[in-house]
Amino acid sequence: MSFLTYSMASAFKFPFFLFLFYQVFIPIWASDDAEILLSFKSSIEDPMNSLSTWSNTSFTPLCNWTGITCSPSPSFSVTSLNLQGLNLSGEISTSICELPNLSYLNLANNFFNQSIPLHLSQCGALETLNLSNNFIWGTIPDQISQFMSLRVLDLSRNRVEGKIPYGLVSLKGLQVLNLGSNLLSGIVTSFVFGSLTELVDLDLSENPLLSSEIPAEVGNLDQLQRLLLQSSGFHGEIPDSFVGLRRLEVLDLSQNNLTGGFPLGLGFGLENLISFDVSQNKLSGSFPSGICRGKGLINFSVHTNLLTGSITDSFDDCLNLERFQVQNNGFLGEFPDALWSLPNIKLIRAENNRLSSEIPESISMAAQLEQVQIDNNSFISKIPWGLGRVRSLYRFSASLNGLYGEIPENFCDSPIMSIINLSHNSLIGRIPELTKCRKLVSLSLSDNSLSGDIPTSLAQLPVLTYLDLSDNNLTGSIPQELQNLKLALFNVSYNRLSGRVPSSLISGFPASFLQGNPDLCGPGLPNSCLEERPKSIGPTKLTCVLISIAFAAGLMVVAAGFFAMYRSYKLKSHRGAWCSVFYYPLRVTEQGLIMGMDEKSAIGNGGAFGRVYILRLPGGEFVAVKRLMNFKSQSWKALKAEVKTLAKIRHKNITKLMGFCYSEDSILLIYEFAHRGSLGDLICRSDFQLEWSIRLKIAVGAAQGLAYLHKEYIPHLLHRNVKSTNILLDADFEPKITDFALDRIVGESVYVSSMASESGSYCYVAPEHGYIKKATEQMDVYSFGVVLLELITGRQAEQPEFGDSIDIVKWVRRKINVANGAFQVLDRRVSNTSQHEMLGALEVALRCTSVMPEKRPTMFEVVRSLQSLDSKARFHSVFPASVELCSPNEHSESSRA
Ligand SMILES: *[C@@H]1O[C@H](CO)[C@@H](O)[C@H](O)[C@H]1NC(C)=O
Ligand SMILES: *[C@@H]1O[C@H](CO)[C@@H](O)[C@H](O)[C@H]1NC(C)=O
Ligand SMILES: *[C@@H]1O[C@H](CO)[C@@H](O)[C@H](O)[C@H]1NC(C)=O
Ligand SMILES: *[C@@H]1O[C@H](CO)[C@@H](O)[C@H](O)[C@H]1NC(C)=O
Ligand SMILES: *[C@@H]1O[C@H](CO)[C@@H](O)[C@H](O)[C@H]1NC(C)=O
Ligand SMILES: *[C@@H]1O[C@H](CO)[C@@H](O)[C@H](O)[C@H]1NC(C)=O
Ligand SMILES: *[C@@H]1O[C@H](CO)[C@@H](O)[C@H](O)[C@H]1NC(C)=O
Ligand SMILES: *[C@@H]1O[C@H](CO)[C@@H](O)[C@H](O)[C@H]1NC(C)=O
Ligand SMILES: CC(=O)N[C@H]1CO[C@H](CO)[C@@H](O)[C@@H]1O
Repeated sequence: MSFLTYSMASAFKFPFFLFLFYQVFIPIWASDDAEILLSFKSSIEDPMNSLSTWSNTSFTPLCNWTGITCSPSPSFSVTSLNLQGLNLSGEISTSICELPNLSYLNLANNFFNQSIPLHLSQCGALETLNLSNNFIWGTIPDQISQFMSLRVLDLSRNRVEGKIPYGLVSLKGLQVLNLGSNLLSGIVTSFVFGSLTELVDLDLSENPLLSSEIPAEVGNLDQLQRLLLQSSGFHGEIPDSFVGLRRLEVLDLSQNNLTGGFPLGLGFGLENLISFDVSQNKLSGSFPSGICRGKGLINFSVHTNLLTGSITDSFDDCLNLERFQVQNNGFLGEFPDALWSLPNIKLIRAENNRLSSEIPESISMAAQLEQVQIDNNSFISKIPWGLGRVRSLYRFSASLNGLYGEIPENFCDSPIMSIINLSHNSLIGRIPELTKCRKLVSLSLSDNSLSGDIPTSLAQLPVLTYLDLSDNNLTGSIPQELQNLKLALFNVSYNRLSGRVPSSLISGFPASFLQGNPDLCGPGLPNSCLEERPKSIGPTKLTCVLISIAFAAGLMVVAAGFFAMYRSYKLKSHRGAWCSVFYYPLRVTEQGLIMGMDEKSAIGNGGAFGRVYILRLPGGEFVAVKRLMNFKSQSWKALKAEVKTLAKIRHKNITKLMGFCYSEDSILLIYEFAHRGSLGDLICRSDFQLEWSIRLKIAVGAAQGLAYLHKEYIPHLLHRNVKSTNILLDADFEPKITDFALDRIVGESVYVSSMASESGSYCYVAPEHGYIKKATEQMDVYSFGVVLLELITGRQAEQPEFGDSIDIVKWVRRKINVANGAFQVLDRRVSNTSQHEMLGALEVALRCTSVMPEKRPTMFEVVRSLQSLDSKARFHSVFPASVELCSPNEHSESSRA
């Protein structure tokens, strides 16, 4: 009986305590607001359980629930609800409007699939409603006018359709209206915007079904800072009223059907304007004179190519302008002169118009200028010396104009210059020595009247990939050194070149790239060379020869040499003391290991650092032992710490380092053993025939291993020697990368010199290795891209072709430059059903091997892209992108900014 009383009492006491807790610790208001929120939550699907804190029993105070912000004490009422990007779906319930002080509701980036939730207009205090990037559908009803208190309405990136309703005029307090990327249609009536006088931000872009003139009333919105109307079927003229948009910072009217001229006055007094884009319309006529000149005056004079200048008066117009884009229209006449020397200008695009005028020397004052594209116009100008002084310039493209005179010596002095296109002009004189633009990727000077030699210094530009010198008057021979470059395009047709063509520049390129030079000779050309000198061996060829020596004769040499070494080593090792550290229980002694390391157990021909032996331990298990010379680059203690760093890595796709031994003259690294040897060994076999799914598995696994080293493991590590022979395969073809981060064991200087002496890996080395001495993640990504190309093509990274060796990156780039070329690089031994996936992987590999390091993805992005290929559906759209990537316009994005 007493027991019963006791347990009943305790059964009551506990909930009572809880009740008390709520009463005492959570203010009264909470129960109301909490109930409202829980009722809101009950109609929402929350697959990631992001709203787990939303619970009566969680003890999290309501104001700490996910996404909730409360007003400050003492009232603690909910004012803001930010639930963006939580994969929520279901129904947006009206209950939320019972929160009397809710002013901010952001449900952007979710999966809500419904019509516009008009009932939210019952939220009396609501100022911001953000539903961007959901699946909201249906029209915007006139009742939108009920959202009286709204200041910010963002319905962008949904499937809202129909007309822009009249009801909007009631939202007089609206400051931000974003209806971009929807399916709105019809005419934008003028009265809608006339009354929204508070608007700061108006975005109707990417509504291709609209078909309307731009209402002149938009020009009366004098608070407007951003006006985005691009790609929305606007036609007619740009209203003159736009002149009144004094606060405008960003104006984008591009990709419409606008006609007529440039409104007189636009561009005067727009001192806040940062970005101006009217590209891809049908605008015509000339620019008003004096645009962007403001009140200021620029005084400059040119003395013997040295600009001495001063701004005599500050100009207040266009001072903030960074981007000016008028390309693909019908503009003619003078290009606004003042634009060339604005202090903040970064991007000028005016290609495909009929603009004329000169490029002034004062361009040197545009100290932020990054990109100029004025191709296909009527610019009649010398190339100013001032251009070479702009050290931020990344692209200068002015083909199809009337540029004349000589190319100034300094025109490629910008250290980040990547793309130069001066083709189809009237330039004369010699091609200057280009030495400073170490990042130049593409140089086109075709169809001018340039004379003299092809400068040998071009071969010193490490990432030069596209070189077009066709249709000039160039003489002399083609420099042998150009073979060192990884050229994807080399066109010297129709010049007056003579002499022997370096053989690797004949194979791999269409014959048409050499034609029109009757005095060139070489195998496969109309003329074979007369005096048969002993064949000179170019550097690429030399590596090839070295490699074949290494592969063919190497084994013999090593076998002979090793025996001698082995004996002396054995003698020494009897003397030298060994220290060993095992991180796994290995039942073996140092002596046991050393005795087992003989010619029979050795595999491969040894890399840059030492040979590998496969040993069977007394317990029956196998291990791989890598023997490094002990370079004494660090103390025993430091070495122990470094090896431990590598040994602590635990990842399925990275070979385990099980222990190491150390003596006077060697370091033995003991790795786990992989049954199938390396991927490199497989690929070079003539019967190499892995199905695609296994190749993809190998690629994904190796990528995961590298991503882990780069970003997850602490300390972050670089592999520095990614190649197919360093990817080992176990019985199930699970890949394991090995030989990682050896620089930490042998020390940087020994590492660098050993790598330099190893010939076989040349084609895994990223091109920027020529100018960046420090190893980077992007270099690993490049090397991985080469491995991926090996998997896709089934070819070794470096392979003889027409008696010449060719690097796989070059080979692939050249092949895919022609129509349907991408299909030709895929390994024929793989079934056709995998073609789409292989093309997808090819696209990834091309990005990884991009000449510009900053264009390469991270290993994590690579993992994600490769994994997405696995799910058989998405990649139909991938292929066109891969073609684009490899054309000379690889870098044609409008700006890097
Ligand atoms: C959330 O959505 C993203 C994008 O669609 C998706 O990749 C992810 O798998 C989703 N997460 C969950 C748990 O549903
Ligand atoms: C609630 O949030 C406040 C402020 O961020 C924080 O100081 C407090 O520790 C949080 N309380 C709980 C229980 O999470
Ligand atoms: C919350 O709303 C109530 C009722 O509308 C109002 O009286 C109160 O002042 C508001 N509190 C805050 C902090 O805005
Ligand atoms: C939205 O819901 C409708 C009706 O349930 C459905 O047919 C449609 O596929 C859904 N849309 C999306 C993108 O989920
Ligand atoms: C709406 O939310 C999205 C996602 O966070 C954000 O990018 C966008 O700027 C927001 N819209 C407005 C008008 O603030
Ligand atoms: C421009 O108008 C023409 C017909 O007038 C139409 O075919 C074309 O799609 C329109 N272009 C854009 C970008 O709206
Ligand atoms: C040059 O621009 C004109 C329009 O001004 C265009 O019709 C023509 O196709 C362009 N030429 C090239 C080669 O792009
Ligand atoms: C090329 O040079 C020769 C000799 O100097 C000259 O006669 C010829 O006109 C030049 N051709 C061009 C296209 O400039
Ligand atoms: C730990 C880890 O990420 N392991 C990966 C190794 O690679 C295989 C593919 O071969 C993946 O399935 C594993 O997830």
